[in-house]
Parts: sequence; structure tokens; C-alpha cells
Amino acid sequence: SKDWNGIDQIVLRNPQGASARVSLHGGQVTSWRNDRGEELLFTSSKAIFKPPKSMRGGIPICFPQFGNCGSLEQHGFARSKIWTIDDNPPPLHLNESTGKSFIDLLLKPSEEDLKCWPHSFEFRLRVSLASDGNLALISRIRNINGKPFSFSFAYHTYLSVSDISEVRIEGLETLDYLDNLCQRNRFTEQGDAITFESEVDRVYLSSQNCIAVLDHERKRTYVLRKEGLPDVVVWNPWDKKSKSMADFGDEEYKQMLCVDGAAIEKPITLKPGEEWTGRLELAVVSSSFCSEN
Ligand code: TA6
Repeated sequence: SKDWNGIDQIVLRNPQGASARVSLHGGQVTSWRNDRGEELLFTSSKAIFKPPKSMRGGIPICFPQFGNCGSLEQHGFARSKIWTIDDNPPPLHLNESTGKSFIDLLLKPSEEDLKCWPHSFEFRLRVSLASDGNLALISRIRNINGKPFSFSFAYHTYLSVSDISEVRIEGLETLDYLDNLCQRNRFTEQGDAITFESEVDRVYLSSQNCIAVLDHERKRTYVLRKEGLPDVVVWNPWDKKSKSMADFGDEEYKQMLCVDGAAIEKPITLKPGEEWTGRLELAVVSSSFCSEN
């Protein structure tokens, strides 16, 4: 067994050479590479690796609040906290039958945390890398024995793309969305794939559970499959907004797109003893479809 003390990030690797790296800071996936070593997630060249700030990129966890529509800091505190390895019972780290390597992380509120969000929760995050290179994040949030509480949630997923103007999203057609750029007013998406010519900051509502992000230039399609996450955040800051962010390079908006599995419109409410599960699986395929399998 390994000495987990003092290691602030864990690397999962599969026999084919794919890998994923998870930081105990924020429980944040900070890298996901395919079996050719290509990085599939965006990280800003000006990212600040200084707790409590979350690194600009990878997959920050937004909990217990998405955005700034509540009393907590933007996107809640989970991404700013130091998580622990959940080795009770000691995890196998590798499931021989499925070839999945995984790590289980745990976040529980400190006395300090309970002052700003007085709810006794346990948040278990499993990050796993399958033998086919797919990355999966499974969040299990339980109300230990306090009074009922509600939260919103997002896997704030920064996908790496070659050129945002060559990217389109399939699977969100005809859905309603809340537009963060227009006082979160509600609009309805037309019938064709979403493309990008300017800043986009939207929450698509009650989407189907399979979304495809097609990077035309790289002939690469990300397929997001999700459970327990009815909404999808789509965000690209474009040039003006990204120039206003210290940890975002001036032209980097062209190489990223946030597509987040989320639960935002209808916050999750847990009664004492209840548990919620939110699962996101990321795959990269070379063609553009969401197969039923
Ligand atoms: O919709 C995504 C969003 O809420 C944007 O408005 C932008 O603020 C982005 O998240 C990044 O937030 P952060 O706190 O990580 O800078």
C-alpha cells in the first residue's frame, strides 16, 4: 500500500498508457491524457496553483452552489478545500474484471465550513480511468444526520479544443436555456448544432444524457454521458472576458470550451440520511455520434 501522506495529487494510468491526474486540492481532475499522451483537458498557461484558488482548467467541482446565485463564494467551496483519500475500506484502486483504475476522495465540512454552510454532509468522489481511456467522475453526496439541505452542482469541465470557431455541440438542440449574459433569462435553442462566434454562458435545461462536442479540425469528438445531472453549462469567455481574467491567457479562449454536467435549475434537496449521485463519463471518439450503447 502506498504512503498517501503528503502526496497532493494522484495519477491513474491504464495498461494502454492513458492517464488521469487528480489533485487533493479541490478534488480537481487536472489532467486526462489519451494513450498517445495527448492532453484532452484545457489548462490555462497562466493558471495559478495557489490554494485556496482553484486552478483554471481541468474539472473543478462546483458544490454546494453553482455560480454566484447564493450566499457562498462563486461556485461554492468544494473546489477550494483540501480533500482526503477515502481509504475506508482500503480501496483496491484497480478493478481486475473491468480494468478500471480509480481513486476515492472524501470531503467533509470542518468546524469552520459549518459556520458558512451549516449542513453535515459527506461528499465522496470516485475518479476512474477505464481500459478504453474513458474518464468517469462519480459524486456521492449524503446528508449525514442534519436538517434537510439543498445544493446545486456542476463538473466544471474545461475541454481542450483546437479552434473554438471550428467546434459544435450536438445534443442540446431545441432545449430551453438560461442565458447568464442576459440576466439568466430563459430562451429556446433552435434546431441545429451550437456553434461559437462570441462569448457564450448558458445553462441548458433538462438535457438528454448524451452530448457530443465535435472538434472539426482535430477530427476528435468528446462524448459526455451523464446521470443525475439534468442540466448542461456551456461557457466560452471569448476575448474580452478572458482578457479580464488574470489566470487566463489572452488568446487561450480559442483552445477551450466548458461543457459541464450540472444540476442547477432544480437544486437537489437531501433529507437526513439521503444520498445523491451525480455521474459523468467522458469519452473521445473519432466520429460524431451519441450511440445508444
Ligand atoms: O457559466 C460558467 C461560469 O459561471 C462563468 O460565468 C464564469 O464565471 C465561469 O463559470 C468561471 O468561473 P470561475 O469562478 O471559475 O472563474
